[in-house]
This record gives sequence, structure tokens and C-alpha cells, in this order.
Amino acid sequence: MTIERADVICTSPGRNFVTLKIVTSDGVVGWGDATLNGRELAVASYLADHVASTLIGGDEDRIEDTWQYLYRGPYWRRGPVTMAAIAAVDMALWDIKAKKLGVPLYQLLGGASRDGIRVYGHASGADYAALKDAVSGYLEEGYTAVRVQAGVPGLGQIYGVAGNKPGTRYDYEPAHRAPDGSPATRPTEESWDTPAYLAFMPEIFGHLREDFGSGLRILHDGHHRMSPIEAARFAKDVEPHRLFWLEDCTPGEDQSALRLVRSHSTTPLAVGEVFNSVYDYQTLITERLIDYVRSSVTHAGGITAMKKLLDFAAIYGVKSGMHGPTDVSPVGMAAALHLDLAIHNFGIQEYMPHNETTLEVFQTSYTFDRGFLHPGDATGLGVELDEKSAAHFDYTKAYLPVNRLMDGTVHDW
Ligand code: CS2
Ligand code: MG
Repeated sequence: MTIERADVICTSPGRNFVTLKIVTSDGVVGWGDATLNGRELAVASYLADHVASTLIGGDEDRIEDTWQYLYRGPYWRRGPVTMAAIAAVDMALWDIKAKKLGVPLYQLLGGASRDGIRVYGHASGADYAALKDAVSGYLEEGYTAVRVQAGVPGLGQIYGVAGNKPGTRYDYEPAHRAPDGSPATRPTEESWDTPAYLAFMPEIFGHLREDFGSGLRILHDGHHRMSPIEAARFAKDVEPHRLFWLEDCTPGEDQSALRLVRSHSTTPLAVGEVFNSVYDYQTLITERLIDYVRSSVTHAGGITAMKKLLDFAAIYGVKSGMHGPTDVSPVGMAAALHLDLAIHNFGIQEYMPHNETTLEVFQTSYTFDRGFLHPGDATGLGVELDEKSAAHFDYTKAYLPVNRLMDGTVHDW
């Protein structure tokens, strides 16, 4: 059989998503996630204007060959736009293959290596009292791992600190439309002060350990904001509180900078949500400078590429900790869950549940039970997009915020 159609669907059920639909000549449909938060239309154009016509008439079963054709063929390599586009094609072809064989995708990846996928939720609070409430809420739902972000005195809204009122905690969304819901014309701006953060944040972990004991897995995201020496100090200061991981303590593309952090602390390090290829990790993995790989299937070239990356990491004792924010669509999330279930070196999976509107458009079969997810046993990825419903939600331009130091200097976000 051959690929008959490859259509790109941009929709905004609560937030923007780019989805690729591949249809074979015998009518099998495969879905792929190509969402790149804040830069969605660049990937949509890459797929619709440069990739779709090259797929038509091709053999949908040749997944590896198609991946290589799209990666090596165009000469220009890597980058988030290209790799999200390749990822969408790759996911859709794996979805088709598993549907044709009548199995859930994880069976083609070696079968289940575990019964459920431990996930971490996002707890945050403008102050410690609010954070403590948020953490307690997650524990009541059975979570065994939480990422904690807290407001820093003297700073306004900062990354990762959301409302914690009942029903709003999952609304945390860093990509902004205009306040009236219309398309944004430019990013909002936040302010940042690393010394204030370094002085304040470590004691939060101390309070959490006092209140919740040593069993809770505590994660924290530095969101690329520290210099190597600041990150080394932070990782050392929080060492007594035994974090599960410290994420993106520095801008990770400077791979050798992590040597400095590593040489000062045993706090486990997680890096890679903005990476898009195994080569971004080469130094980090071979020198054992990190403990967890943070890429998502959507941004790192699909299931084919992630499986290779995670197998490479396994050789060096590095585990998975795949990115799972709401800007990865339910299709991308399902792809992660099939891999999580199958690989041996699974670490943890990030989980930010999508809102009800998103889940009306994307019909999922993955399940959550007391802190663990399972991809389900529907054939393929187990997610179907309802195109009629998607058509009700027009793409609405939104931007991630820009971050500035207190003196106005643009800083890492
Ligand atoms: C993040 C994301 O999930 C995370 O750890 O750092 O929230 C990230 O900011 C967004 O995915 C950006 O699109
Ligand atoms: Mg992060």
C-alpha cells in the first residue's frame, strides 16, 4: 500500500496544536504531533509546503528509510522546526504500522517493561503556604513525585508559578494570547533576579522535607536561568534535600558547562527539553554529566530518534524523563507513554493533563491511576483527532514570555 494523503491540521482547543494526518491508500489513518509552542506555523509550513508532497505514493511501512530521507535528504539538518516536522511524520507512520498489525505501539517497541508509568505533577505557589497546599493536593491524588516552583520575594510572575485554586492548577500555560483571547502581537515580559532566587529557593526544599518527609520525589526546574557557577552553587546548596532532579540549571546547549556543576554536587541533573537531536547530548551522555534525558518525542525527531537516543543513554546509565507539558499534544504524549512503557531505562514522565476542551478534540485512550499513567491497549498510538470538532477552534497566535533581568537586560527564559 502507499501513502495517499498527508494533511496538516492547525487547531486551538484551549491552546494551539499542529497535527499531521497521514492516510494510506487502504484507508488507514496515522496521527503525528508537530506542535512547537509559539512557533507553530513554521512547522505547519515546513510540513505542508516542503514535506507532504514528497510522502505521497511512498511506502508507509518504510519508517526508518522515511526518517533518513527527511533528515539527510534536504541537506539542512536539525533544529526544532525540522525535527518537529520529522517527528510528526515518524509518529504517524508508527501509528499506521501498529494499527495495521492490530497492536498497541508499545508491543512493536519490545513490549511492556513495567506495569505503569510513574509521572510527576506540577505543584507551585506564590509563597510556601500555597505551594504546600498544592503538593498536598497531588499527594491526595496518589502522585509520588512533584515538580515544585515557588514565587521569589521581590519578583512578580515568574516561570512555572500558577494559580492553585481548585480547578485552575492545570491552567498553567506560559504561551499567551492577548488578554481578550484574540491573537497576541508580541510576548509578555517577566523579570528575573538570580541572586534573589539563589538566596530564597533552597530553603523551600528544607520546608518540603520537614512537612512531607524523605519519601516524596521532589523535582525542580531552573529553566536555563543560572550561569554555570551559579548552578554549581545551587546544586550544592540543595544537595542535603535530595532532589529527584534539578532540571535545566544552565542553558544546556553549552554542554561542557555542566562539567562545572557536576564537579561540585551529586544533585541529579535533567536536561534537554529544548534539544532536538542525539548530538545535543553527545558530551552530556558520554561524560555522564546528566542523569535524565528531557527531550519529548515531538521535538526530538519522533519515536525512531527517541528510541535510539534512549538506548544510547542507557549504555551510560542515563534514564528517561521525557518532557510532557500541555504544548506536547495528546498524540505526542501517547507516543511518549508507549516508549516509557517499553524501554528499560525509564526514569519518570512529566504529566500536565490537557484541559477538557483539548480532550474533546483529541480522543485519548491513556489512563491515569494514583500517580501512574498507562498508554492503553487500543491499536496504534491510541489517540484520534476529531476533525469536525477541531474545526471549531481556529489557530490563535500566542507567544511564550520574554524574561529580563531587573535592569532590563534580556535573560534566558
Ligand atoms: C517546561 C515547559 O515542562 C517543563 O519543564 O519547562 O513548561 C516549557 O516551558 C514549555 O514547554 C515551553 O513551551
Ligand atoms: Mg522544563
